[in-house]
Amino acid sequence: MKRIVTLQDISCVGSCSLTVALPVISAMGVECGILPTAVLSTHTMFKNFTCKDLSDQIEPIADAWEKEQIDFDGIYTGYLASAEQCQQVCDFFDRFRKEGTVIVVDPAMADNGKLYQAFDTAFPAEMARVCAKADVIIPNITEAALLTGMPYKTEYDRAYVRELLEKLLALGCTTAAITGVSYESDKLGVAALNQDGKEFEYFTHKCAQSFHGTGDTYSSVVVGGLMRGLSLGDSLKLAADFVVACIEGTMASDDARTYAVDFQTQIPYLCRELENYIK
Ligand code: PXL
Repeated sequence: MKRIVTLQDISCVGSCSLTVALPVISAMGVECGILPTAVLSTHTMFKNFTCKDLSDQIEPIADAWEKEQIDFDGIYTGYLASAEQCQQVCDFFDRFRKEGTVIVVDPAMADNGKLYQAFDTAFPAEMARVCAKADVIIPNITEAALLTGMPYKTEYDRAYVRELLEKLLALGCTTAAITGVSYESDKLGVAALNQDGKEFEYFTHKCAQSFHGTGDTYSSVVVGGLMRGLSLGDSLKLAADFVVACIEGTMASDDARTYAVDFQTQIPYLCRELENYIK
């Protein structure tokens, strides 16, 4: 069994970050180690939330792992609590990257044209340094624009997305995959480009609603897929189909207190689909 470690926060309520990554990656048959970067009462879309930064734990935990010769086939980062943590994560990559380690960075910091409330305008430049070290980065359009200094657009064509992808690759990562890309009003998907110029696109129908936590769900499935030996294209496709299933399941549920996408009910679908790819 492959083992990864994911560095992101624990939001105690409201499925996102570690409460998504752990169950999703585990369900995909991959051991999911965690390095919590902060503990929050909820994600930051709530009006009231607490946040305990765990930056001072990252180095001692890494030291202990190194002494125990614990290693990882993959390293996956999501929401980071501060600019300082971006540097700590870069150092962690340098320590734990070995031959064949896959580094996936989801620069979870913004959506719908806006940075999440915990971050200031200097943060994207720090996150860009984390992205530079990755094999695969998975920003949404807002994050791609912030990372590259490009304008954020809601109406755009393939040339805009291609420029975003090229500028993301110029940061230094091997592959960039932008989520939430839409060229037709009823379709939404992912567009990717790697340093060899290989392009990939995949679109599904556009769901009528959006929910919090879909980005974390998406990236977790990509990590799980890569670890189970799927190509990047198949991993991006599986993740898109799973997120659509999760959104549709959430829309169909009558629970009025939906803090985030209900990925839990769709885990059996994910496992079935994964097996179809592996067969
Ligand atoms: O889903 C991304 C995310 C992760 N963690 C925290 C967040 C968010 C998005 O708002 O606030 C704490």
